[in-house]
Amino acid sequence: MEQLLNLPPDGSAHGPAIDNLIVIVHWLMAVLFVGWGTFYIYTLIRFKRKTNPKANYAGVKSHFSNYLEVSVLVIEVILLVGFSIPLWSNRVDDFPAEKDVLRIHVIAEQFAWNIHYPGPDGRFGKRDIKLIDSENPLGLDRTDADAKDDITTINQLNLPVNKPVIIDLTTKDVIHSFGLNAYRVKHDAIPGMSIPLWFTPVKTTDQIREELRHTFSIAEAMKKVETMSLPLMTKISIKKGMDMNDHMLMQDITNASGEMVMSKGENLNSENIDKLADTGTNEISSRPMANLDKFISMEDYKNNAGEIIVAKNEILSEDAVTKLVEADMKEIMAREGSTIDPFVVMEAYADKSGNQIASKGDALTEEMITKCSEAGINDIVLAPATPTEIACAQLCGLGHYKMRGYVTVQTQEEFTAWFDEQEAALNPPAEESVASDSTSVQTTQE
Ligand SMILES: [Cu+2]
Repeated sequence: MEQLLNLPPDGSAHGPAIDNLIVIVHWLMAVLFVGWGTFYIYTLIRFKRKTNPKANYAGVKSHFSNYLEVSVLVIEVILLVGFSIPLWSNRVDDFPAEKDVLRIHVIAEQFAWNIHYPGPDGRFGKRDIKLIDSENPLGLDRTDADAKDDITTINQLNLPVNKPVIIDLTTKDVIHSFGLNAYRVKHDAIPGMSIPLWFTPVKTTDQIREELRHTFSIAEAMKKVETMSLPLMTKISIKKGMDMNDHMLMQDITNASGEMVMSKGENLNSENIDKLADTGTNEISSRPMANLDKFISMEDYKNNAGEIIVAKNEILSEDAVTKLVEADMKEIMAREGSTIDPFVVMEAYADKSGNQIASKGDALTEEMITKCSEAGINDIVLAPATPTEIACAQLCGLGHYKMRGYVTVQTQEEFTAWFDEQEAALNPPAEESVASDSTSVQTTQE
């Protein structure tokens, strides 16, 4: 069942218990679905009108269905009392001791995650709503003694592995939902409330990425190479009330006094056509929209002057198509792109003469795929670039999809190094500031 559900990899201590519960609930639902479905079909056949022209007023006499109902109820109570409630209570009640944890604040906003670490002193600095601006989205008061060493990041959550973390979650505007799928954490952020949640990451981001290694077939990607015909540019007459929503303008249009009315590339919907007609334009150059932006050019295409207008491996945006159409091209070689999801390569690849194509950890690009194909490499090993991330699990407004942050779970040493680096950027080491300023604030602060 677990494979069937295709759950994301799990890197937290409490994750297996949650996955276990999800699996058991699905088993119960599967049994109920098959059971009730079968019973329904049975009744349709058993009590069909042909064999039972007259209703039976006595009805069912056996108690079988009662027993069945009661046993379903008993199973549900066992699931609730035996599994869900203990798991829930462990999550919201049994918080780890303060001395063993990393405590941080997460403040959501439309559309970002602000992370606030207390710094080496372990105390969070004051935040003031009046100090909030684009530079200081938390309104952290840096003049407060506790705030001087506080680290803040946007959309970047770094955590050490194997250490419990308590996150005090809140939001500046609407309700958001803090979701770390790879760590089986999901919690709503409510304006005006600070809600603690905790978990222990037991796998680093790198370990989870290793688990997600998979083979990508270069040959398969290259099978998608095909000749595609390009749209034709035509002169058309327009008049008010026309709608050519699937066409775009292929020239700039100016009015009598030379001001731009509409520029090349704009859509010819009825509103825009009316606008053109109003300025006295009645003939324009246009072309149908190409909608090829998920395709990649497979050659360099040049204009008559020999300049490359669309390069190999370039995305066929409408702009690129316009350039090709203007150079009188009728068709081009293209293939469907493969890098819409961000991936990294998990091994190094080189061509036959030893030239590096990619090294481990590089982001997968279309160029890399083409080069691998040319070098005769059929398969490469990939993994998701961001296997662990924070996503907002609440429709919190247009732009909600942008609310994705990176989660980097690291070894304790890596985390300390990161932390020290952030700290050094915030408060440069004393020696350096002494050199530039003899009455250093840094040293008096000890
Ligand atoms: Cu949100």
